[in-house]
Amino acid sequence: MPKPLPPSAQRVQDALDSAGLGLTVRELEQSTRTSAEAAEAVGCTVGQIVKSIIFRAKASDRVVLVLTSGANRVDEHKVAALLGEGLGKADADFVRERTGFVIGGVAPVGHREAPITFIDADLLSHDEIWAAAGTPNALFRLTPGDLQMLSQGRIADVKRA
Ligand code: 5CA
Repeated sequence: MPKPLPPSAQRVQDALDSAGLGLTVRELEQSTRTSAEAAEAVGCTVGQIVKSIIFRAKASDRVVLVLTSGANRVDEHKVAALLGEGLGKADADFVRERTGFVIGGVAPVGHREAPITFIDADLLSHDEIWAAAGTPNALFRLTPGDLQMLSQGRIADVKRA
């Protein structure tokens, strides 16, 4: 019998199962808290790691999720312009309370509430990518097409030049 997943990773697996794409959460022995650690753990490039970065829409208090390549930094001004609203800081408490995930384990799916989601166009250049799966040592492999389907995100240029 495989070991049961922690609840937040199981929530991600349940969301993946509902989507019916045949994707599987993998819990690893080592930390996958950062993009570099995640890439090292699964043997891919940092650019193939999907970072799930949370912001708070200032006026509406909505949760904004930016799915960006591990090789990039998010340009908050570009995201704010796409959103048509200023962005506030999402601290660790905001992330945990609104997404149900701790920083370092925020997944693209299985959130407590549906966030407004943007996808870094650079992620589409890879055949295979890896995203966090609810804990700082759980990941799952997917395609950029899967990411679009799962997150319903808008593809955009969101990276810092
Ligand atoms: N598991 C890895 C690879 S998928 C991971 O989750 N990486 S990540 O980049 O998506 O998550 C870490 C991100 O959390 C950092 O890039 C940073 O934007 C954010 N973060 C780190 N510390 C804080 C903090 N104190 N408050 C708000 N956000 C933070």
